[in-house]
Amino acid sequence: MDPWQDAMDHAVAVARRAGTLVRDAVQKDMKVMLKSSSVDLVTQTDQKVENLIIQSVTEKFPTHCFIGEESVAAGEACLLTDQPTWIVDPVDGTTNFVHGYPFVAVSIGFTVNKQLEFGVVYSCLEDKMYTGRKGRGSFCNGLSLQVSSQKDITQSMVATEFGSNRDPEVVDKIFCSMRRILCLPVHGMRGAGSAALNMCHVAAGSVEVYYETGIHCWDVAAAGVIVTEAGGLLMDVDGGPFDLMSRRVVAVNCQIIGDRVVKQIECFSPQRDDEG
Ligand code: LIP
Repeated sequence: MDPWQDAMDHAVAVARRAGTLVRDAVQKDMKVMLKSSSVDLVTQTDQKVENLIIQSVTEKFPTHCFIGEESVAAGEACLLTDQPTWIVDPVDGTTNFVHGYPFVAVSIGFTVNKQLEFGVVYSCLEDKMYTGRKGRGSFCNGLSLQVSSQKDITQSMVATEFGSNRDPEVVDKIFCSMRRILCLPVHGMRGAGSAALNMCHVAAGSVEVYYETGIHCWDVAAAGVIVTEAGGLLMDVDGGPFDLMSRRVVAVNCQIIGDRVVKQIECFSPQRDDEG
């Protein structure tokens, strides 16, 4: 008997309801607001979806804790404890959402004792429900996922993002890493505009590796389980162990490609999520 099956079923159901809200809103005029910078966008839909998820989960699991992107933006602490914790990004890919670019996801991760137990990523506009449960595999619309078996970086597709920091020194580092990786050479570089969906693409085998510095725990918690349960691994951008609060991630199909990619990455360390 899985102690968290009920919670996971609830996460899938609420992600579907949230997805309907997102799909309805994408057709309409929306008010766009700014967060950390003029390119870090937020809409009323982000806030509405987060409230829907928190309210519905609280009714069913009143003792559980939350880390939610918009709640943290509104001043709540971002501290991971041993308690069962829902880590929520109501709209991952907000810039895509604002522009009607079709990769927009509701991301719900769940930890107990600081360990990721399950993840649900619903790509609302594509109607793809990605799920991963520790020890039980990962799936997209019910079909089992498996990472690519490729071991050669020069035969690989690499995903990354520019992020929302436009400090020229940071942008230089991002371009420097991209240039090095592109010139290995690799088959191609892509970015879906959603960290969660980039990671689901690693799980599904359509890209071998995704890396980014500057993401937050709510961007990667859910998809982290989906990647590892599809046979992939998570690393830090310096090759060390993945740390959910560090704002750095490499999600990769195998150690060989991971080791090769991290050698090309210019590391930098944004303020940690738990030091905000
Ligand atoms: C976004 C990510 C995107 C990343 C941005 C941002 P949001 O999440 O999914 O890949 O480059 O920095 O974190 O803000 O749309 O939830």
